[in-house]
Amino acid sequence: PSKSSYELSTDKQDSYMSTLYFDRELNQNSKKAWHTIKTMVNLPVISPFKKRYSWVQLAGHTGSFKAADSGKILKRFSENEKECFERLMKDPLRSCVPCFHGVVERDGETYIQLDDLLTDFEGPCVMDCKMGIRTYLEEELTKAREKPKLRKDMYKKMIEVDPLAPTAEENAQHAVTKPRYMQWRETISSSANLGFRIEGIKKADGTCNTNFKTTKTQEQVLQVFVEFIEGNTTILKKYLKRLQEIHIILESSDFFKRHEVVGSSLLFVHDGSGNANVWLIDFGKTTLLPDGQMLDHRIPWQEGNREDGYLLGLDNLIRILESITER
Ligand code: I3P
Repeated sequence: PSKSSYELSTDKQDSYMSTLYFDRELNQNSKKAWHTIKTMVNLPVISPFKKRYSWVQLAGHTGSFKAADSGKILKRFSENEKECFERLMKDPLRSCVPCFHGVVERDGETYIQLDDLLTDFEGPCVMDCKMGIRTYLEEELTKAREKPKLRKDMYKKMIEVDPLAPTAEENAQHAVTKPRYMQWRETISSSANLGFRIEGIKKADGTCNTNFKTTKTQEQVLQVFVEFIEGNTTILKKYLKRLQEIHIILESSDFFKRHEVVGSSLLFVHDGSGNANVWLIDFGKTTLLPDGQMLDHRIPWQEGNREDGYLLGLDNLIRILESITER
């Protein structure tokens, strides 16, 4: 079995939670690899792989991942994400993302093949932080304005958290538009004020927590990190060092300058041996800007400027982790 083997208790196997990590391959008795997964939060969507795989999901879209050869994962093909990875492999950011191994076909489906980031960890603890002050694309906003699509599922998710959040019109329709939902999600969590939010955590004991939708203040986020690292200062220092390194690399990256980075996460992984690392993942909504246009990644967003606030989020993340070391 791979070093990153991990077993989930049965009751977790069918749970649908928010991004993360997961799983083991049930139909092959030898390999139990961890992989990233994106899945629809809290929705009982039937995964096409459900018969063969049992996924634990911490966020994103169901059925996006599939087990691959040891040390690799397959992620459902997206032309945009593939192109991002092709550019990333030629950029200084290459060292901060899972290595891309091209496009493969399995059972009539197309996937991109990526390194499994959890391979070198023994019982990994994983945290997914979605970066940026904005979690939807400007083009989604334009589309919703031109042709509003009413989302009953998002209305339902909204009232589950705050029954008072919908407007009278939204209550009458039992639906909200996607940008409205996404903006609301940004303001109830720390995305709007800190430029990142915690999406989910999986601990070494197998417990998953995706209940961070209203984790908003600096103090609340700090508390989650303190619990996540369980007071291990070696791990904390490694995370900080790596975030500072990522910061420097982002500043030198042509890819970063030329892309609107929306819906991308920083993935924190550590284990009991003191091994710790952070990577950038999920580029499905990362978009190349037209003709030489560049972003600052710190300037406040105004519709049309496409700023994503990524560096605001990273600055805050680093500051919060530093403040833990000073405690
Ligand atoms: C989901 C989350 C996803 C988003 C998805 C939302 O909300 O914001 O990032 O997918 O939109 O439902 P939540 O975390 O509150 O469950 P994208 O980032 O791909 O847009 P979707 O339902 O349209 O897929």
